[in-house]
Amino acid sequence: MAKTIDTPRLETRTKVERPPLYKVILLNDDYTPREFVVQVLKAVFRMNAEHAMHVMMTAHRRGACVIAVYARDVAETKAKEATDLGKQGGYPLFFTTEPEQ
Ligand code: TYC
Repeated sequence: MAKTIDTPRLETRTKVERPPLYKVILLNDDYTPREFVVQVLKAVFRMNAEHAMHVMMTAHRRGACVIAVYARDVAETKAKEATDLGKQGGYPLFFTTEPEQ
């Protein structure tokens, strides 16, 4: 019988960690027109008119509404972009982020 030499094998397990997700939250205010909020949600968060209206009305009634979750840099960039659009329009529209859980 032919001699076989066993090669020791090292098992390598790569740990794949998912990046923590961040919520983007829309805050209500008394000044930004509803239609303007809807336009910003459609432009920045790619929502259709119906979804944008629903999210806007939820923030309007409850004070805030979670819009979506993204990796941290995406969430922060989108929140800033949307807040800046409000600022450019002269409105106090505000989007913030917080870690999920
Ligand atoms: N409350 C505003 C108004 O009555 C509309 C609005 C809704 C503003 C949601 C911000 O996140 C918001 N004109």
